[in-house]
Amino acid sequence: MDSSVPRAVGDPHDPDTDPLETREWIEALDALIAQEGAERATFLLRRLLQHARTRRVPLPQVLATPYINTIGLAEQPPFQGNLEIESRISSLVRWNALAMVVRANRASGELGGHIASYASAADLFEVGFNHFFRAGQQGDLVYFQPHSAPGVYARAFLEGRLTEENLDNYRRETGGKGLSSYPHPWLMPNFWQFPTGSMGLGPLFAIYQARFMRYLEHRGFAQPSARKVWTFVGDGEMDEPESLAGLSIAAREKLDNLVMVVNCNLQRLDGPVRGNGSIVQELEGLFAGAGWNVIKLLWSGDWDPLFARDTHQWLEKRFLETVDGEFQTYAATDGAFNREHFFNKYPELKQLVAHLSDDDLDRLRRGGHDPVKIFSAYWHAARHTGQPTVILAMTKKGYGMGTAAQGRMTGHQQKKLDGDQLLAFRDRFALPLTDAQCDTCEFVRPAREAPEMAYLHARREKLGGYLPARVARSESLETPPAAAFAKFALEAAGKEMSTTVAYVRMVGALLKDAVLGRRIVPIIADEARTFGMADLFRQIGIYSPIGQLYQPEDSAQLSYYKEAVEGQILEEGINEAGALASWVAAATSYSAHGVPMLPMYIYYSMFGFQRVGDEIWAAADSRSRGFLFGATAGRTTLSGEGLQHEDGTSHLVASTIPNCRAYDPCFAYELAVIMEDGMKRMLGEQEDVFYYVTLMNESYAMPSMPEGAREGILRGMHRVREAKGAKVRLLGAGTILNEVLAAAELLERDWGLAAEVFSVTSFTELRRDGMELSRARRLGAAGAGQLPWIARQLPANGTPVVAATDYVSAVADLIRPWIADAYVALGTDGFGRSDTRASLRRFFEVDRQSVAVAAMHALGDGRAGEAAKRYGLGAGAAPWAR
Ligand SMILES: Cc1ncc(C[n+]2csc(CCOP(=O)(O)OP(=O)(O)O)c2C)c(N)n1
Repeated sequence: MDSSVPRAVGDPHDPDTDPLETREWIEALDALIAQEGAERATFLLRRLLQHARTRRVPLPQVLATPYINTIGLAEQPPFQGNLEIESRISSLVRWNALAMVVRANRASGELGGHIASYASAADLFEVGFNHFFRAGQQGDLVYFQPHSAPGVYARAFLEGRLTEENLDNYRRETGGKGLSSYPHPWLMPNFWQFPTGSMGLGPLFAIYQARFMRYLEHRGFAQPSARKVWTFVGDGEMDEPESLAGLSIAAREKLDNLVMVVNCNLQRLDGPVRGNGSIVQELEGLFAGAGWNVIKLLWSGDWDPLFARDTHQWLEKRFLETVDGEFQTYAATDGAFNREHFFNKYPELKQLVAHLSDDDLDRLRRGGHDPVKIFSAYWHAARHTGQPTVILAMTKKGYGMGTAAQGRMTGHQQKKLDGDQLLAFRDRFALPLTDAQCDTCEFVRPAREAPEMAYLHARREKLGGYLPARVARSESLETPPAAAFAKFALEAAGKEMSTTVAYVRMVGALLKDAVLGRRIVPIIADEARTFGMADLFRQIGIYSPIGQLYQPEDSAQLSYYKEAVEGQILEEGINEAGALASWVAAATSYSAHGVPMLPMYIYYSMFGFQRVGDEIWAAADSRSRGFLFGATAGRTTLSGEGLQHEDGTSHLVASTIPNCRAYDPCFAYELAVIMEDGMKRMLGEQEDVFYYVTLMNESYAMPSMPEGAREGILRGMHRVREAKGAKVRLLGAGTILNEVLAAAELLERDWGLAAEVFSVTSFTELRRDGMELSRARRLGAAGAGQLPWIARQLPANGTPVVAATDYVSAVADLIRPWIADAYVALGTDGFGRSDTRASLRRFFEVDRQSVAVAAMHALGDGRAGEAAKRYGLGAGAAPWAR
C-alpha cells in the first residue's frame, strides 16, 4: 500500500511495542466514556492533543477517522417507512432502468447508456425520493449524477410521468419523444432542472446554488427555510478540480442547506478510483479539512452484529489495511472468496464469521445499499447546522448485476445482458416477470392500486409532488426603455468615454429602477476596480452572510469597501469558475425559485469562453437568462496585457452557442439598445436566451444615436457613414470600427476613393439570419425575393466589401456566404502580445492603413502596392506566424 495515502488514524502496520500498556489506555478511555459520556471524552482528548502538540509529539492524521460508519447505532433514528414495500419499488426501478438501456442497445448498438452506475446509486436515490426530496419551487433542488439518469427516468415511469414510448426512445431524441442521455434542461425543459453531464460542474453549481439561496433570503426575495440542495456525485468525479473548487466557500458561508452525497463505488470508467489507496479516507480528509461535516456511510446494518461482537476492533484493522483495489475484487467475488481472502487473514476474524455461511457473507451489504443506514445519514445531514454535509456512501458498482458487472473493471460500460444474466437479475430482486418477459426486457408498472404504487404516490404527495420537474416560466417583469437608463449614451453628441464606462453608468441607473433595481445581481471576480465599478461597493454593498466584522481600511472614503448581509454584489474573488456558477444560479432563478433575477457578470473576456467555456455551455443548457460582459475585450484594445489576456476568440466560441446573443458594440448607444432589448426579451418576453456583450476600455468620442439605427443594431449591422458613389464598403466591429471609419477618411483623402462604413454589432446574429434563409431556400420555403439582413444592407452591385474586427478573422468570415461581392475579412490572428494599441493594430494589420490598403486591393486599384509602401505595411512575417 502507498504509505503516502492518508487512510486513517495512525498506521495499521505500526508494530505495538507494548500491547499491555496500549490496552490499559484504551480501557481507561472506555471507562471514561461509560461513566462520564462522549462529550467529556472529547474534551479530554482535545486537551491531550493540545498538550502533545506543545510537547512536540508527532501526531497522527486527525482528519481521518476509522473505516466505519460515522453514525453509531445509538444515534440512528428509527426508519420511518415500510422497508418491504420500498425494496419492491426500488427493484422495479432498477429493472426498468436496466431494461431501458438494454432495449435501446438491442435496437441499435450505437446508442450506449449506463446501467452499473445507477445500480450502485439506486438506494441512495430511492431513500431521497421516498423520504427527503421535497418538490416544487419551495422545495429541494436535486443535482443527479448524470449517468444515473436511467434510474431517474425509470422512477418517473413508475410514477406515471413518462410513458413506455418515452422509455423506448431513451437516447433517441430527434423524433420528439425521446429521453436525453443525461440531465439536459434544454432538451427536456419540463423535467430536468440542472445539467450535470460534464463531470465536476454538478457539485460546483450545487454549491453556488446553495449560496445563492442564502443570497435570496438575505436580500428579501425568499423566507429563510429548510430547503436543501442535494447533489449526487461519483467518487471518480471528485477528481475533477471543479468538484473540489467550491468546498471552502461552502464551509466558510456555513451552507447547512447543502448535502453532497458521494457515491463511493470505488470505481470510475477505466478502473478503480484509488486502487492503491482509499478514496473515502482521502475525501474525508479533504472535506473535513475544508470545514465540512463528514458522514461516512460505509457498512449496512448487516454488519452491526459483527461490530458488536468484535470487541477488539479486528474488523476496523482489516478494513484499514484493505486498499480500494481489493475492496473492488471483494465486490466482484462471492462469499467463499471473501471468507478466504478477507476474513481468514486473522484467526480472530475467521472466528467472528464462523457462524455465517458463504451466502450469508455474500449478503453483507455496503452502507450505500442499506435504506435504513441511508435514511439515518440523510436524517442527520438534514438536521446538521452550521456546516455543509458530505455523505461518503460506499456502494458496489453494478450492484446486483452479478457476474455481468458487479465490481467488474468493465462494468461502467456494460449495456447488454444475456438471457441468463437477466434471469439472475430478476431472481436477485424478486421481480414479477416470467422468463419470456425477462427475455424481452418488458417494462413493469403495477396497477395504480397495487400497494407499492399507492405507497410511492403517497410518499411523493407528502413531499409536495414529483421530481425532477422544471418550471419553464415565471412572472414577466416590466423592463425600462433605453431612454430611462442610458439617455447619456443615446445623446452622447461626441462625448468621450469607453463602452465600459458607459456600461457602469447604465448599471448605476438600472440599479435605481423601481422594478429591476433590486433584481440585478452584479457579479465580479476581483476586477471591479479594473472596470471602474468600485463606487458600487458602498452604494449597494458586497454580499456577506455575516456582514462586516472589521472597519475597512478605506472607511473614511466616500466609496469604501462595504460588506453587508443584504449586500447586492457577488464579489467572487479570483474565481471565474465560481463567478460563472453564481451567474448560472441567478440566471436560472426564474425557474428554480420562481424569482426572476438579472445577473450581470463582468470579467476579463479572455477568462470567459476560453477559461470556463464548458460552464457557459452548461449555462446555455440550463436556459440561463442574463448578461455576460466580456470586458477589456479584443486583442488590440486591451493593449498592455499580452498573450494570455488579449482575447481574439470569444466571439467565435459565442457563435457556436445557439441561445447566446453575442454583440461587439463600438458605440455607447449601441450598447444601450442591446441592453434594452436583452432585458425585454429575457425578463419581459421570457425568452430562453442570454447575452454576451464585449466592452472595451478605450475612450473615444461617442456619437448620438442616428435615427432608425435600432433594428440594424439588434440584427447585427447598420450604416454609420454614407458616401455618394461609394467604391468600397467597409465593415468594422468593436473599437476597430474607429479604425475602419478612419480608413474611409484615408481612402478619400489620399486616394480619392469614396467608402461607406457599417458598424457590425454582431457577426453572429448576421450569420444566424443568413443561415435561416439559406435553409429556407434549400427547402423551398423562402418567399420570393426574401433576403437576409446582410444582403439587404449590402445588395449585390459589384462593390467590394472589407471587414475588420479585433477578433480572429474567422469571426468576420462568418458572414461570407451572404455577401455577393468580393469580401475580405481582416482580424487579429496569432498570439497576442503587449504594446500600445496603435502598435498592436499595425502588427495585426487591422489599423486604418491596413484596412485602406485591403480595400484598394479588393477594388483592383493598381495603386494598392504603392499605398502599402507609403504606409509602411508588410514588414516581417504574418502576425499569426510570429
Ligand atoms: C468532464 C467529463 N469527463 C469525462 C466524462 C465521461 N465520463 C462519464 S461517467 C465517467 C466515469 C464516472 O465515474 P464516477 O464518477 O466514479 O461515477 P460512477 O459511474 O462510478 O458512479 C466518465 C469518465 C464526463 N461525462 N465528463
